[in-house]
Amino acid sequence: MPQLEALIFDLDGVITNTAHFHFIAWRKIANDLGFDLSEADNEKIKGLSRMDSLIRVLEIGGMSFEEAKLVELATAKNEHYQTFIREMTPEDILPGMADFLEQGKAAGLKLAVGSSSKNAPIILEQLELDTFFDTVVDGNGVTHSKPDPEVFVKAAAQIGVNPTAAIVFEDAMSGVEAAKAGGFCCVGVGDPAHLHKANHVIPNTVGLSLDALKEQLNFQ
Ligand code: B16
Ligand code: MG
Repeated sequence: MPQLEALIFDLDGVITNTAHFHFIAWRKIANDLGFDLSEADNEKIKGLSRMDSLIRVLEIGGMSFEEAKLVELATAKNEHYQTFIREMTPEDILPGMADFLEQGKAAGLKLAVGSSSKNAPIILEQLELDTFFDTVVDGNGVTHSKPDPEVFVKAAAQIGVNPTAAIVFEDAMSGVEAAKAGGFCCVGVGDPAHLHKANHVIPNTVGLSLDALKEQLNFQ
């Protein structure tokens, strides 16, 4: 049985529900261009980088634009999205997550964030978690975004832990694929229909127990 040494958390949709703000902001871009986005469409773009998300959104609307217009649309989406995240407080940490983070810390585990978001530093500051983690790797520090494993591999390297000794928590299909491609054990947070590639899926973060998870996933 391997020894558990680290927990690596996706940010949007796992520590806090910014996933919903992303959806509202992308939907506004789509609506302004004359089409709509459904929750099902949103599942396919969750976890992707800003530009990869925009390209998927435009595909849904059957549209494509040149680079300058893409940058303009991505900037407009981000400005709208930032109006929501600037209002966030520690109350926006998902239920059960603050307690679970403390369980991890009390057990002496390394704790890291692996997020595609370039807004991760602002969000962590709003949640008053900016100094909590041993390392944060976000969209500002990677070349390849999820489903590429780079973000998680880099986080594990920065805390000096082998992927086989860590659990990654993810709410997005692309993020589960990234974790698995990096050789991590992955807990999906959300609907098993989207997250079936994870080692284990939990519906939400309520009542998360480190001891129960270790037993479920065969960690010491
Ligand atoms: P930004 P995560 C991801 O964060 C979101 O899930 C994804 O929907 C978003 O497009 C991406 O960050 C980029 O975000 O526009 O803020 O750079 O889930 O990997 O923490
Ligand atoms: Mg996420």
